[in-house]
Amino acid sequence: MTHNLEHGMRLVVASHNAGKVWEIKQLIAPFGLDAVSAGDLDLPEPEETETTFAGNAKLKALAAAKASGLPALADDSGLEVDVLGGAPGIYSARWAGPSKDFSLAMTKVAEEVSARHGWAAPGPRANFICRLCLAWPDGQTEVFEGRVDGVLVWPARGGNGFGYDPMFLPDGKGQTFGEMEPAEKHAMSHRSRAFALFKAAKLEGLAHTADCEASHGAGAYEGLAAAAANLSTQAELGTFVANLRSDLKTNGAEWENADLESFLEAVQAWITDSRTLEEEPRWRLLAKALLAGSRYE
Ligand code: ITT
Repeated sequence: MTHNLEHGMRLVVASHNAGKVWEIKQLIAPFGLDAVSAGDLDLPEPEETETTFAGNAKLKALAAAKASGLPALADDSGLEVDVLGGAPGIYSARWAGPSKDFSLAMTKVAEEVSARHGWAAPGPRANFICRLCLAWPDGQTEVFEGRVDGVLVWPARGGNGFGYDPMFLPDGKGQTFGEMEPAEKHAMSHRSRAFALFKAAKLEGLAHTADCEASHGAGAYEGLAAAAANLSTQAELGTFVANLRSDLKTNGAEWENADLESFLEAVQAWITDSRTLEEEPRWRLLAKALLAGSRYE
């Protein structure tokens, strides 16, 4: 007998990628599950030693379930490019190096494609893939799969999303994942397709609550924090600043520093207090400083 999820249950989102955690929390929010991330619980990040997406998804979910005593949901995902023999594949995160700079990773993919194939229209075939694993502290696991096909474009386009989104154009669409509004990406992504199978198998009995309205307000800051923690490109910083401005308009009451003087004071304090983060992509550092300006005390 497989275990079942129940309303109000606490579920660990076993990922240390802020962009993924935010997307998964958004997907789970309407089902009355209390989602906490591995980072919220200070769980260590396990080394991904398996050779398949499913193997790594299980490894991450089991590590979090055993360490926390809670059911855990992990995602192992990546970009596969046909002319690169499926690379970067399970190494998608590692192509971005220790600083997780996806502007470097995308450039590396573009260079490899140039060397082996070139960029003639309609562009090289590629797909995103996701394996979602639900694991329980007793070792039980279930894996769900999602995939989305398309082509790569270069130069990359758009400042939404994360990772390789700006260079992926899904079949039948005129915008890359980086150009789409988040809701449009969520409606068709590899992650939401895997999530749909997870939902059919594990969340069917759980009422779809209206709490998602409320969670969207609270989610606005989390969404900004996820973007600031992940962004790598100049275009992503531009989108981030636009979203920060609209957060000031709609959630200004939550800002500690809503006037320019105190905002700049907080930016300055954050820069002074932060340890040196030279290895971070500079656009990300700037985003973090601006976000700190809004709420840093
Ligand atoms: P966790 O293992 O902690 O979850 P990670 O970023 O290391 O975080 P993976 O090992 O699964 O995750 O690496 C997947 C990488 O594939 C991820 O870092 C992205 O660069 C890329 N990727 C996955 N889903 C993506 C998406 O929806 N859009 C853009 N890039 C994506």
